[in-house]
Amino acid sequence: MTKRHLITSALPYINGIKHLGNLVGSMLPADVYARYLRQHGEQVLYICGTDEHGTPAEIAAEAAGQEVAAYCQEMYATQKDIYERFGISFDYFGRSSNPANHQLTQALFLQMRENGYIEEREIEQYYSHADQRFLPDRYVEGTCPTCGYAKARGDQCDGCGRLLEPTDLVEPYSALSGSKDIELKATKHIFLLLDKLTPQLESWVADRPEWPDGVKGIARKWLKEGLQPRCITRDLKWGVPVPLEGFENKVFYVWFDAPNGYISITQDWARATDQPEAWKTWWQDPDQVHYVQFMAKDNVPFHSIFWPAMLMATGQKWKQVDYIKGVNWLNYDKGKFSTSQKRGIFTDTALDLYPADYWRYYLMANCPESDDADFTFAHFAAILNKDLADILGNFANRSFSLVHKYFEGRLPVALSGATLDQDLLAKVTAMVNDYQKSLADMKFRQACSQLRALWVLANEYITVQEPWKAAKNDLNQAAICLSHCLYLLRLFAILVHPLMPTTAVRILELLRDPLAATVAATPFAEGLNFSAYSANHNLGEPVRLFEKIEDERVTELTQQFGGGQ
Ligand code: B3M
Ligand code: ZN
Repeated sequence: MTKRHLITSALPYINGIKHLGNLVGSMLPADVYARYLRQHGEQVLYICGTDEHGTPAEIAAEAAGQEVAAYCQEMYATQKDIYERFGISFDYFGRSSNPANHQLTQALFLQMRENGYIEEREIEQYYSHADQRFLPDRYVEGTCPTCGYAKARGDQCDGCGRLLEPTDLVEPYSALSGSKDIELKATKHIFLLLDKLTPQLESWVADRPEWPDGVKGIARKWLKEGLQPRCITRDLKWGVPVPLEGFENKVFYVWFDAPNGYISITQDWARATDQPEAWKTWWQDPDQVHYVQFMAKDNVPFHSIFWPAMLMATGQKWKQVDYIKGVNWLNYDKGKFSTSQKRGIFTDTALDLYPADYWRYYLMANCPESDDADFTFAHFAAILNKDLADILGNFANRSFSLVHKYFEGRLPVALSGATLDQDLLAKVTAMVNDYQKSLADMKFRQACSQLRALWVLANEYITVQEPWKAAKNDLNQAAICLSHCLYLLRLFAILVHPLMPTTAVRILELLRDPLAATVAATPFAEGLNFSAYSANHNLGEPVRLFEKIEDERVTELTQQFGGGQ
């Protein structure tokens, strides 16, 4: 029996609309994989949601002049809508701030405490007299001791990327008020004793040789450097309260509650779909589920070490991740995408510019899987113009136009026996199998290039057969060729569904194929059925599937979005 597939993508922070770099690193590849599996009849649950706690949420709400709760509510709706328009097929898109996550996080914490993995410790932390509060790491700013960047944060320097402690900063000040009147004072915090879990984690990671090298490397590096007890509380109001006396002004650290969101959002999904116990079959039945997580590489330590450690510390039998698909950075014109500097393309703007499928295809064809990738509008235009407009679009257009010109817009001839081109079908079948294998292995770049190779093959086929010439002296030969072309288009529609769900439906509608309604559940093998249509099957009018992007437009967009610097 095949297992059930649990899929999660890193929960996007609530602190603003995400850019394309976020999408390509988590939700989009997860969606392609989920769609691929569902098409093949696998049982899939794809869970995601917004990550709503921590200082980033407080800072963003403050900047927007809103209460944190109201800000999160609004930004949740905004993000959810954008992902829907991108065609991301979550089974449920929830929120880490929901009551279920508060309850679960507190319950897990108490279990870890029972089992001896939690310790209260007194530490020195900056207290701001002007703000009358302790300052969490991010609320302390100062000069970076390494690179001299003047606005380094207490957790990390944006100048050189180094991870920092607030006490590393030179001339520290409160980021809240700007006040320099801050001093180190003793305060009580809670620590998760990660070090005690080291042997367990080491053998757990060693048991997962199939993880991608990059991911294994990150996990092993963390282990090699030695796990330290980690502080899991922060001086904030917004977050999951600590269920212990003496911690009324503190909440759990955002990374302590966010991953639990995968489980609690599944609980919300179960309630919303009227099967309140159903979440357990995904999270408490480890052997029956295959669990894959998608994320950008900076999130890997938390998913390969920190969260597994938390779940181990509970002593309960939670489903742990089987495979982590870590994705590298997508850069914008040789620099970083940056939310604060408004550099790059944001997901809402992207959809105003071009249909979701253009982005989906481009991003997956250039998915930064083994290395970082660089986005420029020139590259975007080059890929779309070539792959989608000149190759796939052109093939569709040629085929439809010729069928209308010579065969009144009907399937020219039903293929069977001697008329079916066995060579072509054998070649195509082998290529479809390779493509399918790449998707199953989550090698998205490779999958896209295999798909493109199929479109190229189809163009070559029609070029060599020259049905426009044949139509003048051997109508039957033209009929056979063009019927093959229509079936190739039908195949392509089914194959592109995981990458370009809207395009899949559009092609099937042009073909007047009833699969338009069910392509999301149609396995690739059905596309290899070259006898699906009855004789005289009627087709729609030819249309252009994709619009080209002209050079002038590329220049305009590059200027408008601050690239080329
Ligand atoms: N929100 C970081 C990010 O969006 C973080 C992921 C949480 S996954 C539990 O990159
Ligand atoms: Zn620095």
